[in-house]
Order: sequence, then C-alpha cells, then structure tokens
Amino acid sequence: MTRPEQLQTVAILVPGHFNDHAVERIDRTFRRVGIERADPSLVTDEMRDNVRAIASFGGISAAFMDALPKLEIVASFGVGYDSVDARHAGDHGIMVTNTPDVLTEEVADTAIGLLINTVRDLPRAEAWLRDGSWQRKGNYPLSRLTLRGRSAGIFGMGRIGLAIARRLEAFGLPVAYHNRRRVEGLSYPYHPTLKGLVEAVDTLISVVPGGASTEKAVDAEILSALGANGVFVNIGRGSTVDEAALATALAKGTIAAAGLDVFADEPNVPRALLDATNASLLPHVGSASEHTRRAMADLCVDNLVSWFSERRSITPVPETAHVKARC
Ligand code: A2R
Repeated sequence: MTRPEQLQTVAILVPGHFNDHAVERIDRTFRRVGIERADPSLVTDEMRDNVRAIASFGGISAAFMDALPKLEIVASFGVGYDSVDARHAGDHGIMVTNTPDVLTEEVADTAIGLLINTVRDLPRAEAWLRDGSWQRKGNYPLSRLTLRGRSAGIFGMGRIGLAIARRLEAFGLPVAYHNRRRVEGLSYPYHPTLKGLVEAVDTLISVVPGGASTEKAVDAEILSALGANGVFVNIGRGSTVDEAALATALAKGTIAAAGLDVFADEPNVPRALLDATNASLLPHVGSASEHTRRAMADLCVDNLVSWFSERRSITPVPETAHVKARC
C-alpha cells in the first residue's frame, strides 16, 4: 500500500493535451510527466525507469505499453476505450480503467438533440434567421420529416442506450433494440440481428462501442433495410459505420437523413458527408459539457488515486478486471 504522502513520487505519463481539471489534480497528487504523443519512439530512459501509469484521452497501443516496463495502469478518459489495447494490457498484468456512468445522461441528451436537429432541420432554420433570410424570404420551409409516428431502434442497449430509450419513450416513440444478448428484465422488443431491428423500425440510433465486432456494422445492406423514410443517428463510434455507403445512401435517398456526432477518422469528415444536405453533423460533443467532462476527469484521476493508495481500481474495463496490483 502506498501512503498518500508517497503518491507525489508516482510518475504519471500524460500524452498530448489533456483535460485541464485532470491535469490540475494529477499535479496536486502525483508527479506528472509529459510526452507529445503516445509514441514508443518518444519514450526516454527516465520514462522507462519511472512511469507507472498513463492518463490518456486517446489511443494507447501495445507497443507503447511495452516501452514502459514499470507500467501498472492506463486510466483512459471516456467510456469508449477501443483505441486502448485492453486485451494486451490484460495479458500483461496492466490495469485499464474508463469513465462509465458519469457521462451517460449527457450523451443521451446529445443523442436526442441530434435526432431532433436531423429530423426537424433546426440548425438550418437557425442559420435562416441569422443570415436575414427570415426577413428577406419569409418563413423557413416546413421540415420534410417529423418525430411523430416514428419508431426507434437502439443498436447497443447498454447504459447510454437505455438512457436514450427512456427519453424516446417520454417522446411517445416505441423502442426496440439489438445487442448480442437480450437484456434480462427489459420489456423493449429484442432483435437478435441488426438487420431484423432495422426492418422493424424507421429510426436507428447507434451507441455501440468501437472495435472488431462492430466495425462497419452499419453498411449498405443495413441502410437499405432501414428504408427511404429512415433516419440514422450515430452517437457511439464512427468506426461502426461504412461512411462511404452512408454518403451514397444519403445522396440517393436510400435513407432520408442522418445525424452524426462521431466519425471514423476524427477530426477529418469525408467531403461527401459534409456535402450531404440531409445530414446533421456535430464535432464529437456527446459528453462535452464542462460539468460532465469534470466528472469524467475526477473519475479518471480517482482510479489512479485508488490504484496507488488502495491497490484497486474503481472502474476497470472487463478485459482487465482480473488484474491485481503488484505489491
Ligand atoms: O452485445 P452486448 O450484449 O454485450 O451489449 C452491448 C452492446 N454491444 C453490441 N451489440 C451488438 N453487437 C455488438 N458487436 C456489440 N458490442 C457491444 O453495446 C451493450 O449493451 C452496449 C454497450 O453498452 P455499455 O457497455 O453499457 O456502454 P455505454 O456506457 O452505453 O457506452 C457505449 C458506447 C461507448 O463504448 C462509446 O463508444 C460511446 O458509447 O460513447
């Protein structure tokens, strides 16, 4: 067990720019070591000899972990940790933590906002007011789409998916879902395949994690099954969508509209999506309020404090739940 006064000697590596509140807390509690990015070629001898933890926003590869022989824990900022090689960490006795729950309601709020923006065209209506079109040309055209009469399918009925479903219910929309496994005790209709779900609904909301099992799961076939009145909203990970197929589906009217907060190669958004007038686009702001990012920062740093003072983490990811602290 490391007594609190000894935490000041524990070296925490922080690649690139990090959340200000998290940096403040790390500086107050530990010894922060900066590195431009999580690149093994930038690891110095001093880092090799001393770094016991990483606090990170972005990806941490197996090679980067291997370059730090004293590494015990990677505290990842965010609930999605597909860019951290958690399996490699688990195999090498390294703990990985994420920041679930504290962002659930915020991301669900954003999903609903994005859905309404997409269906009712609100960002363009505001631009119409701001650029003087209201005065010059009159009322903004009626929206082609509405939430009324829609039925929603949640792809990924986990913590955030459920919070979105509860909101949709309050809006009067029937909800169904697809996961790999049925959620016990949940009364929403379950579809064992994504194809079956999109055949049953006209509004698909994706909130699954990234990674091999969801890579380009929303492809041309799924979009075609969603249909010409279909609306697709993605608040999970860009990698889960075939973006080229989505751009084609939007251009050809295979689906009616899409709302996207996440992209495969952020911050680069494909030109075909930028050009799609039936797409509403956000720069990955799902959890991005000061309130929620502070709560995420606190949980990220609390995991480090708990690991080095109590020798256990608070929110381990499943791949490393078995990892025990080296005493
Ligand atoms: O498949 P299950 O039964 O493990 O359910 C999880 C589901 N899911 C999938 N569904 C279908 N096919 C897959 N290959 C697949 N992989 C995972 O996604 C579970 O119901 C849901 C994820 O829920 P949670 O683990 O509670 O995550 P949370 O906090 O809702 O966040 C979801 C994602 C993050 O990973 C970030 O990418 C994004 O939202 O912020």
